[in-house]
Amino acid sequence: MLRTRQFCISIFLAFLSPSVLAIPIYAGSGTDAEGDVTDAQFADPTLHDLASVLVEVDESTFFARVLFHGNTYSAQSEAVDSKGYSKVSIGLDLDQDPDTGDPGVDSSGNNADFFGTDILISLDKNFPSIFRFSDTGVFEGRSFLNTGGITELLNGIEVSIPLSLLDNEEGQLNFFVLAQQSRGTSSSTGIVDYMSDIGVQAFGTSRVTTPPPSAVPGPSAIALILLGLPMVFLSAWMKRRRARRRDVVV
Ligand SMILES: [Ca+2]
Ligand SMILES: [Ca+2]
Repeated sequence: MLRTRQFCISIFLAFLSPSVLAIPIYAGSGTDAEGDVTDAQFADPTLHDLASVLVEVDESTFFARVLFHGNTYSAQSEAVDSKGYSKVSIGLDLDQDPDTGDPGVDSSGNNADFFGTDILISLDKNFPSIFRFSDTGVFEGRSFLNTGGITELLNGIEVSIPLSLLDNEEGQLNFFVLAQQSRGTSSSTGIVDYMSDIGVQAFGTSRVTTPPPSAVPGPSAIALILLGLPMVFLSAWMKRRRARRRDVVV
């Protein structure tokens, strides 16, 4: 009878576990207007005009692609240091809670009503980095990114980061993008374009996949579960009954 009970339990768990262990996959995107580069602060006003962002998260990797309007992306790989190049920063609100992390999307606290920056990804060829902030907004440290995960495009830049560097985030998060002009050293101009704009709700990811077919119990699996449950309870009851009988005999 014990073997029967173990068999019933194993069948029950076999059909139940896939729905618990299904792999979540998230994605989100956003766009930004053309010709809205502002407050250039010595940057070239004809450059660094953000156009769109795509974020995707699978079971192991965070991916982002940031594109610029027209020919306004100044490639890092081709830049003359004295001229500088487009510097991209991606802020993540991992818990989608504006009350945790560094308030807002910049040092002025813009969009603090919508956004609390938990992680800031800085894509700068000299020092690609991840900056971390505590729940109370305290700067917690900086880790450098492997440049092998960064790819420059004709009109933008892509980055892939292991989730282990993003606190193993499961993928449901909010995000924003900033553009600056690097001065070719460790410094850069002020922010020249925001995506989303100041005063506009941040972009967010949502789940884009459904659990794999095996994760959804079909009619036969449901029948087995319905059959297995009573058998589990029946075998347990019979075991207790036999034990009571042995106690009486002793
Ligand atoms: Ca723009
Ligand atoms: Ca937050």
